[in-house]
Amino acid sequence: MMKITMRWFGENDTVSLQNIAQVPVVRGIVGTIEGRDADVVWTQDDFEKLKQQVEAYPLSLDVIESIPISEEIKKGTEKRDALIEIFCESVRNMGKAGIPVLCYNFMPVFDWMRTDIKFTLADGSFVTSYNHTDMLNYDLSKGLEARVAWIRGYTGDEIQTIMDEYRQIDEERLFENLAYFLRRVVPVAEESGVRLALHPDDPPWSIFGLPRIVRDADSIQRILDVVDSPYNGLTFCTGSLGTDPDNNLPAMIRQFAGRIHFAHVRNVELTGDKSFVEIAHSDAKGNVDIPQVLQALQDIHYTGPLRPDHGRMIWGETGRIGYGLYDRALAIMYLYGVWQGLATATHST
Ligand code: DNO
Repeated sequence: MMKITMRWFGENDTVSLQNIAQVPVVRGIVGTIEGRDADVVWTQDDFEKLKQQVEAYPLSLDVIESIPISEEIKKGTEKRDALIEIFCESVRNMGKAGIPVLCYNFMPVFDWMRTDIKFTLADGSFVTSYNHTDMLNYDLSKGLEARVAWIRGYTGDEIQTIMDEYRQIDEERLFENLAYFLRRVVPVAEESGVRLALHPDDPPWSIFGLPRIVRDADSIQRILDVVDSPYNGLTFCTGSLGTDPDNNLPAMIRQFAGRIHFAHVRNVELTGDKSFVEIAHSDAKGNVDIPQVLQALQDIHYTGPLRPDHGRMIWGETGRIGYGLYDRALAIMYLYGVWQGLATATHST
C-alpha cells in the first residue's frame, strides 16, 4: 500500500493538523517552513520541531516540500557553490532528523504558474487555470502581483532585470546547471538517507521565455541518468505532466519505477493548446486517468508517500486556493477507494 499524506503549510495554514488527522486513511504529512530564502540552512532543530508538531497526532512527517533552490544555482553563477553547500547542509540536517524524502523543483524564478487563480467551474467551485494565450499576451512591464505559487510580487523593473539575467540561459544551460547541482547534492543525499524527488515543471513548457526542462519522459530520463542513483529521484505529479496530451502517464510511471519517491495526484481538463483548468480528481472530463495511474503505481509496487494535489474550493471554504480541506478530503477517499478496488481485483484474479 502507498502511504496517503496531506500537505500542511504550518501554523498559518487554515487547515490544521487536527483537521488532517480527522480525514480517514491519512497517515503522513508533507511539511515545510514557509518563507525561507534559499541562502538559509534548515537546521536539525527546525526539522525536529516540525516533526514534534506532526507527531502530536497519529501522523508522521514523511516529506519536506520544498527547500528552495537559489536562482544563482539555476543560472550557474559563481555564487552557486556556496549556495549548493547550504542546500547540502539542510539535506544533512533532514537526514539527522530522519525525514526520508525531499521534494524540490528547478523551475526558473516562478514555481507553478497560472493565469487565473480564481476560475469558476460550472458547479460554482473555484480552481486555478492556465491559458497560454493569456500568458503570451501578458504585459510583463506591469509587473506580477504576489500569487499562491510565488509568494512575493515583482515590479515591471524587477521582472526586466530577471529576464536580462536569464537571457543567456537556454534549456541546455539550465540542464547543465541542474546536472552540476545533482553531481554535488546526490552523494550527500545518499550519505544522509534522504531521497531527492524532483518535481516536474508546472506547466511543463516555457513561460515568459524562461526555460523549463522537467517536462516529459525523455527530459526526465536524461536528468535521472545524470547520477544513476535511487537518491536522484522524482516526484510524479500527474497534474503537471498531465497537461501535455503527449505524456503517457502510466507508461512513464512504469519507466521510472524505483525512482519515484513521491506522488502528487490531481486531474486537469484540457481547454485548448497548452491550456487547462483544474477539476475534481474523479471528474471524467479530466485528461488524467486516475485509475490507470494508480494501477501503474501498484504495478511498480509503489509504497511511498502519495498526496492529493490541488482540490477545488467548495462549500464556501476560503483560504489558499487548491489547498482547502474539503475537496482534498473527498479526493483522498476517492484515491483510497480506487486503490483498494484495484488491489482487491488484482488479488482475486
Ligand atoms: C503546487 C505544488 C508545487 C510544488 C513545488 C515543488 O501546488 O505541487 O508548488 O510544491 O513546485 O517544489
